[in-house]
Amino acid sequence: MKRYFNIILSVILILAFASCGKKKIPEGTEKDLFVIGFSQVGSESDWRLANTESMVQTFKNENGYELIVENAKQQQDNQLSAIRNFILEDVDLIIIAPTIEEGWDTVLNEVHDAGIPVIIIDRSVNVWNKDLFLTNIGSDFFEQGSRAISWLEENDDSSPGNRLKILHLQGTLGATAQIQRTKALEDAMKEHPNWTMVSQLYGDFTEAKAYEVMTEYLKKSRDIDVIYSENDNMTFGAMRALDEAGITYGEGGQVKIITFDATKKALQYCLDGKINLCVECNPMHGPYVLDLIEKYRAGEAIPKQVYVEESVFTKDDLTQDFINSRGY
Ligand code: GZL
Repeated sequence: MKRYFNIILSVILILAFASCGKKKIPEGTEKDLFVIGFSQVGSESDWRLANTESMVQTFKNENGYELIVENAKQQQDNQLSAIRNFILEDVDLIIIAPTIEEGWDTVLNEVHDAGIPVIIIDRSVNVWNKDLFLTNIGSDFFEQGSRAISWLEENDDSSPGNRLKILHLQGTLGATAQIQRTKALEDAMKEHPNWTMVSQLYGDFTEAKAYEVMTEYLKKSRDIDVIYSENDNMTFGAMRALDEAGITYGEGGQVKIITFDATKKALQYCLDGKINLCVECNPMHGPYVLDLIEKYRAGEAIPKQVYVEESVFTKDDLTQDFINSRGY
């Protein structure tokens, strides 16, 4: 009798364990919806909010999809646990916007073993086996940096014999956007002996952190000609610190400002002469991802890397109507 009791208890425990970690797919999800688990970096910037909105507006129930969005608050560990939950939920596909490039091999092998396809958006992952994901949709971040450098070369008004003093505001260290935008600047520094990097400050792609590090830096030195800021929200923080220090910037100011993302707020500052160059980073990934998923589901081949369309803007490229018409 005792033996049967132990067997029944074991079965109950196994069933309890299997169900306790298993997050259920949202109640009411129709059976024929294609369920996508989306692990998003966080909500650190205007760009990120626009990226999430693009995905939510694309993968709606009326389009035949159920999108489960998990916000990782810029922590890779949160992404790893969200992805493991998606495996337990047995979703139809997983989309990852990776915080940083490293640390994905183990969890992507677990997803692969579970037979769930993966799409990487925005930044990239650095894994041994590229077959662990279907495709990477995002930006050519080095090209973005190169566009910024080209503009700076054309607008370097440092007098002969004088140095161009550049302050570099870096985004999340290890994120593809940071790695490649930084590489473009650091490669250019080697080609321009009169360019000097006065400092590299870590702003983590957030306004608050950039304001903090910029405020501290300006207590030590005010001798800056250019700020190369790896996203708009860090730029906004730096502008606040410059205002408080009484340092002018933008058109006719002491400091030229180069910023990445080209969100509406940054474009408005550019039109108003407060920012010199906006390098666009297009967050509207939804339609691109939908097209590739539909091709995948139809059994069509899809490219391993897809770059979204992007541009650069100076004041002369902008009108108020154009800015008002922008989706982000
Ligand atoms: C770029 C994206 C970056 C943005 C930042 O594709 O990864 O992360 O430039 C965001 O605004 O935080």
